[in-house]
Amino acid sequence: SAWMPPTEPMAFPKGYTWGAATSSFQIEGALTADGRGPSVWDTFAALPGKIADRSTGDPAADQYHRYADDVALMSSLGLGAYRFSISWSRVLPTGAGDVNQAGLDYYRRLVDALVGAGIRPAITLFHWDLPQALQDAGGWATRDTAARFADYAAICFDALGDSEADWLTVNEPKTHAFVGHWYGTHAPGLRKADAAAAAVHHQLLAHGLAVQRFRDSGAPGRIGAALNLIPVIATEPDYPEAATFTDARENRLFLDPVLKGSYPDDAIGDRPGQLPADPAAFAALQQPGDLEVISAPCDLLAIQYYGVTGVDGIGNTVEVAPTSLASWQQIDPQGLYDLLVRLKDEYPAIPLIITENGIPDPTGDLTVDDPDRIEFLRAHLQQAARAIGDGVPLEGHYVWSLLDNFEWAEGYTQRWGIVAVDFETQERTPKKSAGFFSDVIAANAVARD
Ligand code: GBH
Repeated sequence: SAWMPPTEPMAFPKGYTWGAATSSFQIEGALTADGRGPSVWDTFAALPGKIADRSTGDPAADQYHRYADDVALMSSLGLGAYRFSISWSRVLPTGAGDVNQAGLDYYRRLVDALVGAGIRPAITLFHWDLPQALQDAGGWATRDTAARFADYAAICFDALGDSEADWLTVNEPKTHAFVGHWYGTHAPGLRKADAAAAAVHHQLLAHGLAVQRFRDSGAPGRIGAALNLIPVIATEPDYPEAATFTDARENRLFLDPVLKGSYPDDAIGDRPGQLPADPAAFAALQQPGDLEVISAPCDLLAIQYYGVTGVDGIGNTVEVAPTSLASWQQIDPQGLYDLLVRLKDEYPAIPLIITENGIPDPTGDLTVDDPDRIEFLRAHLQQAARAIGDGVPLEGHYVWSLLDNFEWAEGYTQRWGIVAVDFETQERTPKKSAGFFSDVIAANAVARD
């Protein structure tokens, strides 16, 4: 039976981090400004039939030109933290070689504005917008990309690492590997499970190498990976294997190497629910010492939580919870509690933060009246507070997203912001959920209703 929130407001620990998240390609626009090079998403969005409304990342929410106003908006909402990502191809237009100082300077201005406003930066180094030149050289299917990432990360730590920040190495390596390299509906649009498996290993290697470079840099602050995790519910309890394999593929394939230094042996293969790549080829990618690198001690684990999935006896997805305009999303606040407790129980003690959590508005129309999002956030915050009460070391919660933005293959047809963006005028208007979130922040507590 469903857990019921207490009648009294549920308080969060002192110093709890309250934030909102975005990513570079989804909000910046200005795709050719100041020497930025193209990324795989520039290329992919230009192909016919890939983006629902035939849109591109230009101008998106134009944050490249409007960051100062956006920081003021964050202040007015009371946000304590802002998670954004760096566009690798602004800093290194071809992914390697000479630094494009004008591109790097943009992030310096943004960090300075945030720090000046008392807002802690949470900086993602890779949120899927790989420089196109690196894709042309083989992308994440090749090992060299991990080394290029480490060099890029070190440049960012040197240039921007002087103030306290949280650094996220790779955003949802699973989504980039699977949706980009196996399903082919995200950039770079490949449809090869073996490429997806290689992209898993090389992104995780990139994560570990970046953690090492972060320690070498002596930068203050913390570092970790941002993993999207999803409770898998077996809908045919007599035939649970497919759900177990799906859990391996969706969750343990990423958690185990980062936190335990080993890959699970049941995530890849030709059984229902597995990533259908060649296990021997995957093993052959791994060089001695790789798993030590990948499991380099982190300061935090960043979790992105959108809901659960049901899996039947032969590996089909089953709807077990209400969906949203995003048909893949099955909303289950209690699943967040279950996930947090599982992480506490099954993985070594590591501080946790939720770096994404949200829903799209029910239609793609511009609106500021978003009761569904308020109920979604309220219910998830209650489950987070409940988990903290049960000993989970959860330290913060970021809403996805600060702004309506370019929702990848869905273009501008899904609005995920707590702040509405009119894409004609770029006018920002906080939705009612922004007011709700502000009130939670001010109280450092979530009420029952
Ligand atoms: C996050 O991913 C992203 O980090 C963020 O950029 C994005 O805007 C936000 O969520 C909202 O989508 O190919 O149909 O099987 C969320 C997790 C995991 C959702 C992969 C889509 C694949 C859907 N994503 N999933 S499908």
